[in-house]
Amino acid sequence: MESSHTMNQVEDGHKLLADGGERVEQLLAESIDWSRLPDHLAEAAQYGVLGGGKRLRPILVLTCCSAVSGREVDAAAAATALELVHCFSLVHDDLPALDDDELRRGRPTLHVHSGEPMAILAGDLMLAMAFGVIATGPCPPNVRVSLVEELATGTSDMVAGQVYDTIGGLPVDISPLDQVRLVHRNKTGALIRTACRMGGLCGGASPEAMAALTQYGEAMGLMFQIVDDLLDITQSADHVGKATGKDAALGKRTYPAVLAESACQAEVDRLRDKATTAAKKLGDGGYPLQCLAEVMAVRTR
Ligand code: GRG
Repeated sequence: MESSHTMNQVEDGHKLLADGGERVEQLLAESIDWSRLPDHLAEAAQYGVLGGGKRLRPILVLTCCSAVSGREVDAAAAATALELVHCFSLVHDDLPALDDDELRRGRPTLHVHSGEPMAILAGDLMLAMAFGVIATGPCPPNVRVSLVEELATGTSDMVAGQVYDTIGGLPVDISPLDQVRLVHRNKTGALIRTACRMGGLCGGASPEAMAALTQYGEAMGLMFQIVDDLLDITQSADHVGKATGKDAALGKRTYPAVLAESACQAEVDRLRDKATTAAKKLGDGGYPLQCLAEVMAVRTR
């Protein structure tokens, strides 16, 4: 049974997600210059970026910045950029050439809405805009360079993970479980780790704090994808707002494909504890990060 302490953290985590989600929605709508784009491109890009999603990654950027006593205003551009990259990855991931999905965030995917050529190009645009947003953001030039480097690394690692997941090329001399870990650490974990490190950079984190944020981001990233794997086999598409039950049908490398469900859950618990231990190293400022780890461990969508 969950302790009341943990239940409070889950409740506080839900509130952080709700408030942070609204804030991020506002940032995405107001801080991106959509006006320079042709109308149909702006419409497609806004469809792919606005109006949906948990906004976990930008919330992590903002929360990690404040965990090291930074100001939200210094992390806003980095949070926007990170979500733009995430949205680009979802749009391209859904394309017929990759996952071929028709439902995302509870509505038709962008290629269903705007056609495949526009979805490809709108995704490309989001990626380019992300780096533009950082370049023109409020951080000092040296921090902006570090943010660009961090985001480029996270994005390249994510693409490598997607290649492992869809095309193959995984090392054959490691166990099936280590193969799954390698896919997940890259495909999903890299951008979540990057979110935490970008928040730390914006907030001027000390090397010790940056190490704690990195440990937190790595544990959260892997945990997030294991929970996602479990939701794929336990939840309906209506509930999660995207296709479910496809992983097993496609023979994908997932946690439930190599471990019993109870062992997957034990791994989620272990990673949540690891994230919590890392967040505690940040003192009181790490409390919101503990709450986010608790809520992400028990999410159902
Ligand atoms: C084509 C150059 C090129 C790159 C594309 C497609 C791709 C690279 C990477 C895909 C990465 C990917 C989609 C990983 C899955 C991660 C995942 C579980 C996404 C869903 O995240 P949520 O649940 O989504 O946070 P919301 O909708 O809440 O934002």
